[in-house]
Amino acid sequence: MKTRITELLGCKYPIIQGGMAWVADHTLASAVSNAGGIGLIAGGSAPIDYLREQIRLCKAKTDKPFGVNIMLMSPNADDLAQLVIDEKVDVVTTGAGNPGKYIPAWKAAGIKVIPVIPSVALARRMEKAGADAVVAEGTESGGHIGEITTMCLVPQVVDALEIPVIAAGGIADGRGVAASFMLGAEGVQIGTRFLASTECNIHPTYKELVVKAKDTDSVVTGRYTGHPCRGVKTKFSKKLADGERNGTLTPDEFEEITLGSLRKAVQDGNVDEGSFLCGAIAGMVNEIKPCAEIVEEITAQAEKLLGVK
Ligand code: TUI
Repeated sequence: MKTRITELLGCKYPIIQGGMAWVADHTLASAVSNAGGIGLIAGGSAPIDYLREQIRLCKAKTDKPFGVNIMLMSPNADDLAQLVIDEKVDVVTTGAGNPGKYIPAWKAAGIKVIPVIPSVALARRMEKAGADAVVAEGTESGGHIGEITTMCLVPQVVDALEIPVIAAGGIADGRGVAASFMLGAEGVQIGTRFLASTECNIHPTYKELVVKAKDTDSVVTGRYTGHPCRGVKTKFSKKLADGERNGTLTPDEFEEITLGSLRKAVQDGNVDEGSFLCGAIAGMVNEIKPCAEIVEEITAQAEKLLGVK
């Protein structure tokens, strides 16, 4: 399981935790890093002072490398981009936009830069801009997604780039890791599996929805707003899907009722107004476990399948 990703990031296993907005705090990030992967703190969903504190708390809980994910649609993305430099964060991943303008300063500060991309065109641009690796994120992922499936996207990005590629979307066990490696990936990003971890500080109702979800229980809403998002099917997400399909919700009305809905899911477990974002693999996530067990199980299964141990 030694790849250019473990070498680049200085971690035991090529597993990166998804930078889940509102979800990924220092408790989750330090647990994943201590387990031998790369934990991420989600930036973009909170004020700068809170994130500075989260980074410092994470440093106190692990001497292993960890990162920050910057959601580029966030209004404080510029401040966050500076914060990761000031706090000497090891790794930055980005989502929901093009981080090109920040890359020179991050590289100059010695930060490893890994943009999340949903297409080959953007992957090429990121390589030219100096990215160290990319996360090729398939439409099976939770949250804000692109159109292309992991199976189709990953090998095409691998063929197009020289830098290493990390696969994301639909990976929750060792089979997914082994399959990603067969597609040419040198690492994986895993989000949904870590939602159902002991160290994940989301509302118990959120974990329960993920654990109880079956194969057909994720839904994509918001394509017509330009920001499609995948999450657990609930009464609320069905109302959004119906509103979008029937034209009973305008895109503006859709945006209005989903504003703040992720916070309502994560903090309040509010099933009437919350967006419980998760990937299409939630049906395979059936048990809450500590991150260390999750990482050990996934890597042991992958190593066996790949014949590397
Ligand atoms: O970013 C994600 N997943 C997310 S972000 C999020 S929070 C959110 N809040 C409100 C609205 C939307 C999201 C929840 N989940 N994944 C990485 C990702 N990046 N998926 C797709 C993209 C992406 C899309 C367009 C990356 C680059 C891009 O570039 C467009 C351009 O500017 O060229």
